[in-house]
Amino acid sequence: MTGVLTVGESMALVGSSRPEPLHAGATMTLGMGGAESNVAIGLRRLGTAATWVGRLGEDSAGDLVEKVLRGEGVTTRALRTRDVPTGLMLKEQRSTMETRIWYYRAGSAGSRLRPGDVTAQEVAEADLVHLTGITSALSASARDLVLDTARLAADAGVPVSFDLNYRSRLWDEASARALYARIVPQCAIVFGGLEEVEILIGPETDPVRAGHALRALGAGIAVVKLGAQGAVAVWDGGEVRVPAVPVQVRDTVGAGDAFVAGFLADHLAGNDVATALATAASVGAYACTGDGDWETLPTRADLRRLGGAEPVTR
Ligand code: KDG
Repeated sequence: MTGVLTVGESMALVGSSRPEPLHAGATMTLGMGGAESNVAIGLRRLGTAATWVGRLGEDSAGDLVEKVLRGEGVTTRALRTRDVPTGLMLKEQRSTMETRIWYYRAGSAGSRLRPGDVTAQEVAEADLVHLTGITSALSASARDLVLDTARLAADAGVPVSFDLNYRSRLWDEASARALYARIVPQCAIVFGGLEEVEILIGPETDPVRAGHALRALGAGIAVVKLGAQGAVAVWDGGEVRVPAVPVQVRDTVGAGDAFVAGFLADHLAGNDVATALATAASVGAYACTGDGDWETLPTRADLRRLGGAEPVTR
């Protein structure tokens, strides 16, 4: 078995190196990011095998994405696509209080993802398939790939996890709701923030009730991410809530992907839901302590430092 298989768009990421609006001529640094590949890197750092499939342009940004993923030990199948560029994301740290994300990904190589890009064999060999609402929002063909991959997983008896990951700059709530309604009943695990879950179930202020509502729609384990308020999981055997792990926050972008990686790593290791949720909260918190969407993802050894160990190692 090959661990977690995921598919999605990873982009070049141009991010502020310090809090300053772009119009003031901010100094930027180049990296890469993408929700699904962030999860794959997170899994690898925690010791779980992960495969990422995606489309990249035949350009230097594509080389960057592929090199980072391979360097992190992610099994990478990048379909290099002629005549369309790798997507780009600008991450503007406008001030210490506000970050704005700008996408330049319409018509990108990632948006050309389509059924057939993930094979029945690689799905059947996986322990779990991880999909997200972001890939579904890129284009009709990418959405069809998500649905097709979930169907291949069902045919092969491979569990699917799905992160709702709503991105208002990519699609509207009605389109997201239609997709969520199709995919959630097929999922062993569904992740979402409370506001994302509300897109599907309607207004709900109680995360435990929201989790039960996702289960009523067919999700196996429903995990509701609550940011600084922790997280809730609801499953066949019960419900559990964990608080957030207090850390000094530098950058919250990517924390949700880190959380998912933590949960999936523990779940696939055979740990119970409560343990997996606590690990998820720790991994998500750790990822907030440095800049970048995936750079600060922890190893198991890093996680032990969250307990308050001496901060300087000599
Ligand atoms: O979750 C972090 C992601 O948002 C980021 O890495 C890029 O995939 C991305 C997106 O669409 O926002």
